[in-house]
Amino acid sequence: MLGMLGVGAAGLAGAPYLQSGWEGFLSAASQKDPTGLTGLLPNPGGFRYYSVVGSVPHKDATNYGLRIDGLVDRPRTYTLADLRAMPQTRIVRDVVCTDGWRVDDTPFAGVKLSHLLEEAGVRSSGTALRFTCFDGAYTESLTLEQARRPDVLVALKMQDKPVSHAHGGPVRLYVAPMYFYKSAKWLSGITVTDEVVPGYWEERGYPVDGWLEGADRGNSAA
Ligand SMILES: Nc1nc2c(c(=O)[nH]1)N[C@H]1C(S)=C(S)[C@@H](COP(=O)(O)O)O[C@H]1N2
Ligand SMILES: [Mo]
Repeated sequence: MLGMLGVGAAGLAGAPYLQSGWEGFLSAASQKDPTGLTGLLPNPGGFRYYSVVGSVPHKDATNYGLRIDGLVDRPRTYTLADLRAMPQTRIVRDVVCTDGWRVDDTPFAGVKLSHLLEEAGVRSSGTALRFTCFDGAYTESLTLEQARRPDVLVALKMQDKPVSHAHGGPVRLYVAPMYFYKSAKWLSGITVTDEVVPGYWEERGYPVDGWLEGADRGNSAA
């Protein structure tokens, strides 16, 4: 049953709800499981796998690169080995998707995005970040202030294992205080920009600021 509810495009059925506000979107989204089964499971417990494209190239230590550029003094491309050699931070929070599922106490680990930004030397004209992915389609955004929080990671591990291909490996973004759509999978580029450029789902109706509510947001002192 879990398999039926899991892998595949099922979770993508239906575009976000441009006509309604965020709350309307949330309630509509939580009702869009056509099987009706997720609500019956005592602990749906698992992740659903999302991709806005049908197939994504596999990348590993031999061919992965993370490019940081835009309004920075020192643009650079990091290999997987480069990222693994940097100080790693582990965070355990609840993952929450706008579709109404959540996975409690999920560890992520990787390099603080703030650390990469320091290395790059963000210019004073930079105010936001644009994230791109090697699926060739998905994009995301954060303001510089959001990106500098200590609970925002360029994640190499999820559930204490290397991030799998299905979950956006070898490297995905992890934005702990926000809905999981902000955590771009298959991360390949970070560009410092002078304004927020709305991401893939944000162009289709999601809020640009994906803050979680209350305790789920945690505090910035991760
Ligand atoms: N590249 C890419 N990143 C993405 C998505 C996507 O479709 N493509 N979906 C987002 C959404 S809506 C969610 S809920 C999570 C799902 O992550 P998972 O597939 O590891 O469960 O990834 C986010 N990041
Ligand atoms: Mo999501």
